[in-house]
Amino acid sequence: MSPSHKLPKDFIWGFATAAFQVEGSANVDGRGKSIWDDFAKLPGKTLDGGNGDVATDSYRLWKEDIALLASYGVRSYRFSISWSRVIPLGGRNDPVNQAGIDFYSKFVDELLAHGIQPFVTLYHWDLPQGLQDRYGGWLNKDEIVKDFTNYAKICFEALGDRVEHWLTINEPWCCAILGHGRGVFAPGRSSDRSRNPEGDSSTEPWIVAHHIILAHAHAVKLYRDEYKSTQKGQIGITLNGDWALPYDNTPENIAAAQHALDFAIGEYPFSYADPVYLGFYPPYMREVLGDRMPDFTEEEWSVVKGSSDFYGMNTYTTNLCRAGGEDEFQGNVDYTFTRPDGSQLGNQAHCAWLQDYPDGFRQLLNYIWKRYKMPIYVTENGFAVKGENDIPVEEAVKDYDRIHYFQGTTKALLDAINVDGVDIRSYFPWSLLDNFEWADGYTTRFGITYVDYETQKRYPKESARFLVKWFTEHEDSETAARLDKLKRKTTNGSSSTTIANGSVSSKADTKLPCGHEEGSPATQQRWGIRATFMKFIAAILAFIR
Ligand code: PNW
Repeated sequence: MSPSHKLPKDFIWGFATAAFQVEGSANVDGRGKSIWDDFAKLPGKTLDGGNGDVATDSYRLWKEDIALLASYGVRSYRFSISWSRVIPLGGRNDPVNQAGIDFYSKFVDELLAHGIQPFVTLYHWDLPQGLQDRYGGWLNKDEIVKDFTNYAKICFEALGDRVEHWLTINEPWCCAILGHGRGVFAPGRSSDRSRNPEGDSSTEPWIVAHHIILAHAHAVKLYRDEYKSTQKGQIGITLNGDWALPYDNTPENIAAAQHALDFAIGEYPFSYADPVYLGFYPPYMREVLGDRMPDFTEEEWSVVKGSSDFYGMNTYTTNLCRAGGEDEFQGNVDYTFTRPDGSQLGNQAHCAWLQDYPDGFRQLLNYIWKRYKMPIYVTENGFAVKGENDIPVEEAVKDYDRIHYFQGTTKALLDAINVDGVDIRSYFPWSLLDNFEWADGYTTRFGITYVDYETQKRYPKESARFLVKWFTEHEDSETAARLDKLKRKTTNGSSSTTIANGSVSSKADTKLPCGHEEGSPATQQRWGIRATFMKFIAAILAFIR
């Protein structure tokens, strides 16, 4: 393989999870409640009534999970810290739970012992319930900014000597819009009284978004002022945003696609990336929101502008955009996956909002690079196979639609780097494990490893084998040699761990199904046909039953 078809030097790859989605052990070792604990248990909040009490039991099975990561041969693991494990009530004057700190500390040590770099998210939506009850959580600027910064400080102190990559906050859009606008995520606030007892969808999402940016910025300032010179890490925020294509060539739909992009990432109706990287809220946003639009003081702007060392990117799909619609949260743009000729943009995932369209990923990488000129860390990207929860594990592990998705995105990644010249430094497929998928409960599976929730056994899916092989083959050889040496030094060469259930044995075992060669269009087509054939058989079986 020619060097130009390789990943850049020091490229980081691994898999991602978040504390509330995998840990379980909700009442163990002094953990306090998060806003998702009780919310998930309210009737109708999750599709299957599932909650986070057990999840994938990863708080107990942490060593097995790290052994699984090691068996895959990843270079890094993106996980999040549960704030309420570290400070059960959350606040700066509340007691710190040493057991929580010890857990994450030994977790980081174990990762490093396997040559796996920790990539740590401080906040992945699990606000301590204590802070929601005490002062309304993200709605209270002065309190939340101080409490988040204090929590961040405790984490830097405890783990910063070993953590080189920090993410402050995951996808503020979801906290603001889904938590305080639509009310479908915790804390479940909106103007819709049939859904939520409290909230104001016309103001709270913008206030929450604003406070999240400020809290993030203060945590970064603290890191830069007090820790960066000795700990030498990178720190930034990670934002979700999907590529937007015009539905057709009409000027209004071309404009709609730009509005949709701006809405999620850059400008209207609110923005995370523009203030953080460029230092302003776009005037159009003020125009639309009028006196609902919050603003920063001069002093706050000086903390917010430039408050990220990189662009953290979570992205999953592409939307076809049509002007119209009354959904302010969507920039008054209608989304569809159906083209004017009736065809679909790509394969449909289990969740309605996701189809497979890799070219959109490449376009988005280019767009972000040109607009913000920051190195990009892709911190999430993935696919939930339709109906995967309804089939037995032996079939579920043959996740050809997910492989198709990752064949597309890995090629797009490589082209964006080597053909387009985009500075991309990491790629983390979501997720290491099937897990608690928020309002979807356990019905939607994003894992590259299947989890049997009854037995908690893990079964690598074919997509895991595909990804491991792809990254192993595309890693720059100097980087690979350096990292392999690190692994040997720390684990005496025993990185190929046998997983408890015996279903994975070693990296050498990650063979692809016979006849598979990644990359060629013919192969991609073959896998597409195979997936269609499997679906056809499944439909016949369902019909007979
Ligand atoms: C992200 N949408 O959430 C989160 O960071 C993960 O915790 C989650 O499991 C993953 O993506 C898969 O959903 C999203 O509606 C939730 O567009 C919803 C959306 C996007 C991302």
